[in-house]
Amino acid sequence: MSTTVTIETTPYSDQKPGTSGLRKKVTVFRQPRYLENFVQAIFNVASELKGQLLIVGGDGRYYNQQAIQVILKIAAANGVKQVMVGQNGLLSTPAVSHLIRKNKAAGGIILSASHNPGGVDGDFGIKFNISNGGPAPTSFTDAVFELSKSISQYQIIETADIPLSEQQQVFIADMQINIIDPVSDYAALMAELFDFQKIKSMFTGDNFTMCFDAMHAVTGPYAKEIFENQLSANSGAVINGVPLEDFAGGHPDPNLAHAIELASLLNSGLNAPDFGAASDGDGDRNMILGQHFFVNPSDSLAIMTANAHLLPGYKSGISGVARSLPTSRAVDKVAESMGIRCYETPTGWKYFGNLLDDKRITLCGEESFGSGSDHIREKDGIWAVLFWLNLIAIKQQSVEQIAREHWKQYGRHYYTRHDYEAIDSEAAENLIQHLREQSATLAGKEYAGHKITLCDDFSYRDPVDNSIAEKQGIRILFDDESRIVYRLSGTGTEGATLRVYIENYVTDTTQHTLETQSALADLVEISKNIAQIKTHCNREQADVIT
Ligand code: VG1
Ligand code: CO
Repeated sequence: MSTTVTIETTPYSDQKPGTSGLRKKVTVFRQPRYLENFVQAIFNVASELKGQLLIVGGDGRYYNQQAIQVILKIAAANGVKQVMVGQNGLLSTPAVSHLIRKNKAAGGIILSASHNPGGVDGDFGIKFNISNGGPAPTSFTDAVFELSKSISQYQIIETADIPLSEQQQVFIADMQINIIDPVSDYAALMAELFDFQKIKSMFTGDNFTMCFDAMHAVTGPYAKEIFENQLSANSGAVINGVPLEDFAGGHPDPNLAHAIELASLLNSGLNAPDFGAASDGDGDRNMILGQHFFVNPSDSLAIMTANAHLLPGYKSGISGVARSLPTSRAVDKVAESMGIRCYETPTGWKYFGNLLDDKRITLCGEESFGSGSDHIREKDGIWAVLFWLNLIAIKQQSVEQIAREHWKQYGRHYYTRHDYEAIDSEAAENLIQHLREQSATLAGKEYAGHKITLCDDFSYRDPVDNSIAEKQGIRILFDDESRIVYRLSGTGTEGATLRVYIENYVTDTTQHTLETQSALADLVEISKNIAQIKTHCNREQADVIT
């Protein structure tokens, strides 16, 4: 018989969730009672889980399955009625969001550190999503953190581990556990939003080829089912399609710095596929490529907004859009010409939830390779790929033609992000503090012909619940519509990461073919000068440029 036991515990002081849940090294998570404490704190705050359904799954990284066993036993001891778990513990972040909404679950727990490396010495993470399917708001994560600092006991049912490899129904005490196919419900939702028949005809009739890089992470099974089986894409369309615990030692981050195999394939001569895409560890990010062509994620959001009405799932038009602060203002130009609202939110998907629930927006996105819509409450990698495939099938144009036409109509926002990684935390705080102090006096100053019109530390009032988020990033606006934003990452596990976001707006079409870094070279220098990056961080160059 399995019985509930109460285990005495001592708290940890460092369980503060960041931009997207709690992320730490696996070695930190494997400390005694570390995971148990945090999970119990979630159940204490999310009292609505009692007697209700919970969705559980993760991106397949090392420690995923062990963590799920602990979560199931603590859930049963805390009175959860039913749990749905993906087979082998796998569920992409968007699939969890969809399952919560479809099954009216009270919440979901996602095990992932997204694009961070995995494996025994890699990163792990845990994130709670609420009943709308979206990441828990800051009020929730703050409450979990507070509790975690004083937690003295947790409840658990001591019982044998549940086999997760078969789709079946099992019980821990009275709690029913359904081990489900991770892919089918999600794939069905995609088929509702997009014209699968049209995309399929493109693959079977037009000689059109694609390559999707799952980066050894969770989207492999989703991509194979959707692109290869249902849409009849060319064989081998999905590469690195088997989820591995250490992502084969790589960084499952879909950008040109990390999806190198895919990028070189798209840049290879005549045999290059027409379309390339990649997703991250937990399947919520996307990168879109054409032959010899990279679609900046901020542009992708703008292009989606301008064209959504052409696609079946969005044919009645879109109510509004939102982008995070550092995302380029390309989508603002589209919203303006369409006469719809464009919201600017802090970084992180949780800030889009209220706007989507309140039907103020239909589409939203972030510069960090994330885009999504009101179909769920997370960003969605495969969804973005299908959006582009459907658009290409309708327009019968290449990725590059679609982007260039867009720039012609709305102007081009050259955009780059420079990340200075693993810098000293105190130095990073000082740099931001220094910028804050200068902000009042920067307006009016001129740097290499760019005159500053506004400098502030971004704060956001949620128009739905009036909650306020302050100190979300230093933004510097120039009179020629160029802009620099500085903020510190909230997802890293080593020191601090300074992110510098740089953009420049160009309407002259003869200037639309420049290489991005050279187009932005003067602003990059200005970004280093204003923040005195070398003085504070002792770095000449960014570590990762996307
Ligand atoms: C980063 C991105 C942010 C994104 C977050 C989670 O956060 O910049 O846009 O929402 O990761 O994405 P930060 O605080 O490190 O800049 V994911 O794919 O890790 O769930
Ligand atoms: Co992710």
